[in-house]
Amino acid sequence: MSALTASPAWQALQAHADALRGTHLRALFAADPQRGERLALQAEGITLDYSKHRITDETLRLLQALATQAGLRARIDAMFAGERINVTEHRAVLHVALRAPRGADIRVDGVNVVPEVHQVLDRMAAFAEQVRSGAWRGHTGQRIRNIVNIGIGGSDLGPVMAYEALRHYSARELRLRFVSNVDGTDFAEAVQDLDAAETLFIVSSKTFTTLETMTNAHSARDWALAGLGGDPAAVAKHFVAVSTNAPAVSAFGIHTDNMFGFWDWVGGRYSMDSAIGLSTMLAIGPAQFSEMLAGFHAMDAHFRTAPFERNLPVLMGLLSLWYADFFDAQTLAVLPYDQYLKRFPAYLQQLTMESNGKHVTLDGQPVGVPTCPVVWGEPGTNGQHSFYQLIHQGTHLIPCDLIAFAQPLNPLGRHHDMLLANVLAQAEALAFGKTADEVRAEGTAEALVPHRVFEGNRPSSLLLLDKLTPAALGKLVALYEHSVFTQAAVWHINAFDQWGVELGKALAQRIIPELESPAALALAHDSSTNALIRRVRQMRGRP
Ligand code: G6Q
Repeated sequence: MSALTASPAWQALQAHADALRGTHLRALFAADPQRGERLALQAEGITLDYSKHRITDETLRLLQALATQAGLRARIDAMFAGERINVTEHRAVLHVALRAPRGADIRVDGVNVVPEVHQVLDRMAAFAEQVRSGAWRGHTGQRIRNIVNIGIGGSDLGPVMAYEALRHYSARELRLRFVSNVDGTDFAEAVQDLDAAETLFIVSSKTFTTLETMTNAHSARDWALAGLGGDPAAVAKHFVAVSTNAPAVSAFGIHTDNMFGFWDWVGGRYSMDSAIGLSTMLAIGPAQFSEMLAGFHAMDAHFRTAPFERNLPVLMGLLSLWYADFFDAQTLAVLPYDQYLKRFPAYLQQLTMESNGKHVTLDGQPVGVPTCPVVWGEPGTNGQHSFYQLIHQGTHLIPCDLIAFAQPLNPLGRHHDMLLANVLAQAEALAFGKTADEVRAEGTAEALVPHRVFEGNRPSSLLLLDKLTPAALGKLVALYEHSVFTQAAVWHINAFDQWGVELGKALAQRIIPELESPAALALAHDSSTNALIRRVRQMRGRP
């Protein structure tokens, strides 16, 4: 038994969960005609319907007691106070400062970081205006029509997701592309129809040492110079950098005037609203980028001040933990009913799983309970014609986050009512299902009845917003960021490091020369890895 599972709040929840496990959502709704009205929370323009969760008022009370026992309030205060809560890397965690309004005061080691944040935002805005207006010209005098962001992980997923999400608001005359994979195909396909004279590369890398990004950046420089007559001076007009590493940026040949900085207190997966969002700002313009930041900030303020029972991220975080730890749910499906949010599940995969995919506590002890569920998803209604079968009738319990917007951005006949009808219908079907008697009453042959029964009792959250705007996106992302934080506080884990990505990187560095060497080298891996290296070398015509 771990310290967490032995704690009074956990024990109380465990007993409560065991008692509630056999209760169907049908019974919970039948017992309380007001449930659907009551178990809904509205804040910052987001309505969260959490009535279709396998919970009672007592569950909520106990989950909040767990958060209190875990010291969540003090953890929140510590983050906002700039304490070094990323203990394994000895860093403050202040993505909330990235969207603090001008004039706010958020300190790291006694220094208010908000003025620096706005200084960078102002430089980004000036640059974005130049590019968007056509004042910024390429080496040959042509205006920039193509923007290619080169980055990976946190320096890619946020920018791609935000560009796709806010495409409706983007300057359509600019073409944005994103290159992340070290697979040469990614770069080759991204530039195959582009003219170097009209192309601007943003090399986005906090460290400016990441293998994939630096390899792609060098290939981009070669490609650009080849298309621009080979004059190295061309780099200045076609490359900008987003990084914390000025010396490496200069060494690459990008003038630090064309570098936009951020700070070690911004984690990669929490950086889409830092200078890493330069591509987003170029696409939607500085004013709408500010609206997005204001959305983030509104959710930050809500998270910081709302009591736990009326706190959206706290509630979402605790509900996710409820199923992961008390119902053996191993995954969480995020199902946006908005085509613009098609990359949102992929973005959340990094945000949630890189943050909370941890097995030890802040003090290095085993957590003792399952931590972050596997997050996955696709936009509705496409998923309905694919994997929803398993959610409805399979043997896994899969809580779902359904996300919908009342207003369409592209009104087209009856499309939007159909889309909304589908998301509402799915939540209803998941919760209430269809009993054998109901199936029989439809005249179904007896042999088919079990196949057509929907057990129901599948929990879901429905997040309903008015319209997908830049501010709404900021609120949604901050909502999930703080939900992750809430869960990490309860598990007492560090959501802000990612040591688990290191081992594979180090091994790859060792294998690269073993693949490339013209002569066969002695291999000292396990027999499988050795054999695979030999096979690959053979297939590539090497001894
Ligand atoms: C995110 C991680 C990771 C990081 C990438 C890119 O939280 O730290 O995904 O963003 O490895 O790193 P660079 O920005 O340093 O290239």
